[in-house]
Amino acid sequence: MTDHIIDPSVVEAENAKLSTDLRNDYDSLGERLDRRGISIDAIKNKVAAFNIAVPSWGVGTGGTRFARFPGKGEPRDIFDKIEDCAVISQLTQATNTVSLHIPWDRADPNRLKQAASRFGLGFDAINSNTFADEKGKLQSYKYGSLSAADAATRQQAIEHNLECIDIGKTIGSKALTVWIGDGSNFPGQVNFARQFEHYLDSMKTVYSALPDDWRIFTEHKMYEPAFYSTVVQDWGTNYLIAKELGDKAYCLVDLGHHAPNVNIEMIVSRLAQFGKLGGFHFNDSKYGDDDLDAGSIDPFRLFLVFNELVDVESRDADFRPAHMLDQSHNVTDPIESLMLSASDVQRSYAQALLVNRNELSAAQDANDVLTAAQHLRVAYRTDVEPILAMSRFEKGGAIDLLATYRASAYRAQVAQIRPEVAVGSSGIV
Ligand code: LRH
Ligand code: MN
Ligand code: MN
Repeated sequence: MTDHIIDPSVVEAENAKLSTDLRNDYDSLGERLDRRGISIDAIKNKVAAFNIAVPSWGVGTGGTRFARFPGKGEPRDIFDKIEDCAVISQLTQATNTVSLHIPWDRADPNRLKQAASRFGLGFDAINSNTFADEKGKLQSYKYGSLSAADAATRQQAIEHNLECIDIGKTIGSKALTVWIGDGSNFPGQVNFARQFEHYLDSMKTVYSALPDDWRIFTEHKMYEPAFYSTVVQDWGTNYLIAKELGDKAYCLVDLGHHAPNVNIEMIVSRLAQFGKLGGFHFNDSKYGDDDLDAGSIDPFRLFLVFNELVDVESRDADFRPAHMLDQSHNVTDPIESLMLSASDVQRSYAQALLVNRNELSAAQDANDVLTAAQHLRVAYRTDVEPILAMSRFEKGGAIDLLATYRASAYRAQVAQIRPEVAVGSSGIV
């Protein structure tokens, strides 16, 4: 039996206000899709099977480099975070996994597993952290971690990743995500080739400890915290890493880790075409690694990413990239942001499923540019909300995510037992 944090009667009462309208909206959209030769139920079933992992660090109030304003009822530890993730999962019915970050979430792995399974949650990729120093560790990562010039520092970073694999084995993760902040701040500070060689050597040791059924994801990021050069700075370097390491190594694409206007959907296509697309950190951005809510700035781009994913999926039934959110929330309730983001990612998936791939291909082959572009526009402009809402409703989730969450008064309730955490205690970059 799965425990529910939000009283199911609250969800039922909220849904009761909306279910007749939802049925009408769903049927009417179904009719219109029928005319396009699309079965709405088939789309809904795919949407219902879609899952996206919630990052444990996302349910806390992040803050910026300048300040952190604590929110009421913030999680005190990873066990509170798991409860917040359970709320998101219960209402969205789309996020039944959590992605942990070590050492932020360090706790007895058996307890972690128990805490999550109580709510029917599992664990997605586990994230290592060698971009910040950990209390009690001898070496500092000030000048790098897996790629550091100092061998003892590299060794400590390797051991941290091995520990993450061990924790992951107990809690049921099947992948390790490695993002490093290594790079340089001044021309001449490092030798690019030697630094990358160190990184590859370290990663080969980590790779050799991966269980057979695990994957390792490496995450590229153009800059920050290193501002002149970054070791894993783009998808090209990321691809080289995945190739060097072997079959269990894949690239992870965090949408915020590219220069503005970069054609991310094309990067997605390239990596998928050559079998090295492992997964995503979804978020949105206007300028850099802003970690804004997925779909909040450029929903069309999110759709175009899913257009590529569905294209691959339609040819390769085994294609299963990991979907994770990676956001930081400064001015919103993180639970609300994460619920809406999960639903926006799902929305892009549903819209991409509406693209008539055969007709699109035919238009492309005939160089009928506008017909091809129109296929994407028509799919993107379709309001698929009734599909998402019906999928949630049928699975016991909330038709209206925000209204139901607010009606539950969850935040006010936990605020009574979770004191406000002092400023500056965020573990978020
Ligand atoms: C780095 C990053 C990476 C980290 C997370 C906290 O910017 O995207 O995924 O693990 O943020
Ligand atoms: Mn990320
Ligand atoms: Mn990031």
